[in-house]
Amino acid sequence: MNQTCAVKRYTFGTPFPTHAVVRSIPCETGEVQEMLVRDEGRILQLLLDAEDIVFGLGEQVRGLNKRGWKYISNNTDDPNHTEGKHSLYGSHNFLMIDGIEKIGLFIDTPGKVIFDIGYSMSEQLRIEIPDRNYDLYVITGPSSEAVVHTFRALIGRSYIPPRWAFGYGQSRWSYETADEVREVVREHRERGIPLDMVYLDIDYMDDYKDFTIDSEKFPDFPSFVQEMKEQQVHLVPIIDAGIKKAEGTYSVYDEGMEKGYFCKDAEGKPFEVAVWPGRSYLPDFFREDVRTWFGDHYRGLLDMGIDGFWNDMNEPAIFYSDKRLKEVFAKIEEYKKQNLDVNSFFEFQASVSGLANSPEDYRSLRHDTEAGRIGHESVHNLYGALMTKAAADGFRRARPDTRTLMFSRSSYIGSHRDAGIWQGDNMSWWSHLKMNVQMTASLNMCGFLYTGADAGGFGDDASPDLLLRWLGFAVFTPLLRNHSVRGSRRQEIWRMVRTEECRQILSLRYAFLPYIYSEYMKAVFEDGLLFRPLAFAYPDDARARHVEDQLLFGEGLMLAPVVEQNAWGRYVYLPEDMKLLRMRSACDYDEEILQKGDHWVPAMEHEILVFIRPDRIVPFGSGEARSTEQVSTEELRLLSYIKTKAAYDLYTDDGVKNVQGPEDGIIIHYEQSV
Ligand code: MIG
Repeated sequence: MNQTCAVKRYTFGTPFPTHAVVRSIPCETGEVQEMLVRDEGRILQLLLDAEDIVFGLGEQVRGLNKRGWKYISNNTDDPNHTEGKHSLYGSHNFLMIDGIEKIGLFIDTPGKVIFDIGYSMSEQLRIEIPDRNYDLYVITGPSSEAVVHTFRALIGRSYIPPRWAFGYGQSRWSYETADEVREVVREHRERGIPLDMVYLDIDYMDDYKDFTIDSEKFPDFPSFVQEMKEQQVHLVPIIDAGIKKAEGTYSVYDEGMEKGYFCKDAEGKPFEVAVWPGRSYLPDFFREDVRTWFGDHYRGLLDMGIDGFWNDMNEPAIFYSDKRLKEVFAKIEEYKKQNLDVNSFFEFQASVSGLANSPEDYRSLRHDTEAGRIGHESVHNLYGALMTKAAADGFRRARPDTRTLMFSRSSYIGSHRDAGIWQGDNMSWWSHLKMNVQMTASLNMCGFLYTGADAGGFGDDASPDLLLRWLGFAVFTPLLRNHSVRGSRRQEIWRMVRTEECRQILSLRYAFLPYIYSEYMKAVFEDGLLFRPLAFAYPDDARARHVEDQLLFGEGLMLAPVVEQNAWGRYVYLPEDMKLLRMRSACDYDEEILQKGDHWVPAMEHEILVFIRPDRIVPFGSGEARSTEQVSTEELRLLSYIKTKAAYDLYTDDGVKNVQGPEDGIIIHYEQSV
């Protein structure tokens, strides 16, 4: 880890301060040496060897190795994460070129960046930064691990959630009443299914107004929060970016309007957009006073006993603006008179569906910054990050010593210090399970350690086997949440037909929890990775380098999730001898030592494959806990594969107080030898 890397910074134009980087790196005065610079810096080029792997980009479509596609950093609320897409909800402009040389690149700009990674020309990496205002960081070093570590140190320490946030969370759009939530909790508790969180989606609010509660559906909310806590369940409400227009009846709106806190349009008037509540306004998070104002509003819910939130719709998502709507209505009048044929029909369809997230609306949005009023486009990818910052700073003021759970949909590098992210509106598709596996490792490189996808898939209908397999991977992701869209098949474990098998898989999460938490915290303290591609640990093994669907998990484990429908197992490549655990529950598993090389490993739908690396120890609980509070670090069993000897330092702490480093917790030392 202590191998040294060189970091250089080159500046083009006048970059907007993103605060992604927390160390000050002197700016190079000469030409960029590592890349070909064209068009005054609008284009950066680099030749790739056939063998080079390009890792990184955080939340993006496609594989671990990003070669062969074009990715665009342009935060987008698009619930169809198909292979043909170029942008998702976050922008994480970090690439790690893993070849004979190891080069990390970070393009620090909140505007659009286009990464053509061997898409136009197989052997060329071409990065286009249309507005040409950015900092380029180039990190070179002896290994991918070292380069990523150096990058992570540059962008600062990752967010630490409370320990209970490593439990299982059940969500749905939406649990509409307190009684519905009670039912969810009761069903879990009665059947012995572990549970730590229930999420409240938009319907807990009064008329979709942020920071309000519908007191008919959730009477006496503070005592309800308490009642749930007594059952060891934390309620986690959603907060949206848009503030509903409701004159005279909603103080957040009135105050925001009176003080001029909302984003402006091209004429300088508050920009009216429509989101969930209908007509709404977007807080101008680029202003510090607005961030403080918004962040302080979380306090109301904190005072009611809430200690976790998720921030949504902060790309920002815009359903429509008045202007666009009028245009479309006018067009509809024209279309009405026509015989809609193959051309005009599709035009008509596109004009209606093009209402949402229209580039023209983004072009007319304005923000007030320290540098004066600026257009939204050049800073688009920072909006969600600044909403997250507003919330996180609010928590720091309201409860400086205590951790608050917080994750966001939209993000930029830098938000990893303030919160986690979830991977957005995925679908109940096998391909999205695979994407979850790959994206999680890519996000780790960019600092996002507290992350996970909606297990079972958000959109479309989940099948019981898909949910089982998905949980089989998600039990390792720090954020473990089952969430689904309204109208889709109910996805709660107890409503699905394979409840007992799901319950057993979930019990494994709680058995591994001491290790998961320890590895998470170490990754935070050491700017390290929780999930790593095999290439990082076995750089000289050509087979291992190109494995796309197995990941190292912490110090001791390798995971090989099954991501295919009806598979009875899968091929696994072992870069060295390992011990296979085929696990059905915390007390029911088989062990087998497998030699380095390729293996077909059977894995039924209710089994997960966990591999222990040689001379590693993994402390392991009984799996009987039904909430994280019941997980103890006393009397842990040791899963291990000892060839000579091994040691493990388990980190633990009280799980809610803020900590700065391992010295603020407790280390339990384990050792084994033959
Ligand atoms: O556009 O609040 O990604 O998790 O259930 C829909 C309703 C708005 C999008 C989030 C999803 C959430 C949904 N929200």
